[in-house]
Amino acid sequence: MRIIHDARSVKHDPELFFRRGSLIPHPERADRYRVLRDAAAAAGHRITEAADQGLGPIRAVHDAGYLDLLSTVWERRAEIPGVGDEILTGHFARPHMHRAPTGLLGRLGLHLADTSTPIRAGTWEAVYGSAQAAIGGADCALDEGHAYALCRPPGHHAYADSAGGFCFLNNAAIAAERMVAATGGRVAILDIDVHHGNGTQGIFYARADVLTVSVHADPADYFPFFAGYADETGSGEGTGHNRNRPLPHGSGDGPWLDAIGEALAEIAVARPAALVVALGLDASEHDPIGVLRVTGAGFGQAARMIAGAGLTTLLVQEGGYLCDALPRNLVTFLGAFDA
Ligand code: SP5
Ligand code: ZN
Repeated sequence: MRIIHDARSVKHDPELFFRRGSLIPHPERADRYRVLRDAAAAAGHRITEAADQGLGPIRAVHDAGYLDLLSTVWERRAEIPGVGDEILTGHFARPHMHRAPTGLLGRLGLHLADTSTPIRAGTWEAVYGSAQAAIGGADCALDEGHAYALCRPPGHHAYADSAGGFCFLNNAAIAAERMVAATGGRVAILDIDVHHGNGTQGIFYARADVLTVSVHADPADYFPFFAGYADETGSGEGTGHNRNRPLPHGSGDGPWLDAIGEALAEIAVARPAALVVALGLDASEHDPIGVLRVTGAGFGQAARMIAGAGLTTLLVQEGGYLCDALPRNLVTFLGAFDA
């Protein structure tokens, strides 16, 4: 498997996360990139640095005002009274209250969903680099049949105009959009991160040319809470082109693999030109923030099932947090996919 990555990934490294009234260590650390890259290299996969293909493919998915804010807010931070190493707001726009203010702090609240995405000196470079890995990965998958984009920071909670859930730019959506443009056909996204891929769902919700399917822990009492239910099936032309398979917390390999099998059957019906797998590894039984109980063998089986679909496939890294099982499960997945 070819591994496409961008070394700028490490330039966003948030230390703390304000959650439920306390500051806790931020789970989405730069070391995730190093650990995943080194494990893939040690397992013999070919590692390639992504070329810089510019903002065009990112603009094809994301809102211009949002990109402008993300790319300039650090340079303009002096406009925020009392700002330190990190830019973050505690004021978030609501559906019934979303006028665009002129000040930076208010503008941030229009484009942030929660407190997990602080903006630091290197944040834009890191998320831009992570997106370049997805873009290069999409091109590589189209050329070679499959590829793995080592995207970090992750992307699937980012909407066209908002960050949230550790995500800023939706790498899987950017890759899928590029594959739609390159093939002129339909593209499917299968999201197996333990969290619902709400941003990806939102980006393609009204579209028939990108089928989005997510297998995740029930959001009734789990992030992202406000989306990811089984009755969300798309809108307008996209009706019938979104599928959610929420699983009870504590589910292990059996229900998870059954849901992936059902998702692959739905994807086969759509006969897509390409598949993007939003490859979170946080469904692992050992993940520090996961609530499913998927084993290493389960990841291997999922990879064999997905490879068995015989589609041009790009694997895009999503979540999966630091623990001994994280690199092991990546190596198991990539090895089983290639076999
Ligand atoms: C890409 C992805 O997997 N995003 C997940 C966002 C989850 N947000 C809620 C995080 C709750 C963090 N709890 C941390 C406990 C650390 N011991
Ligand atoms: Zn996740």
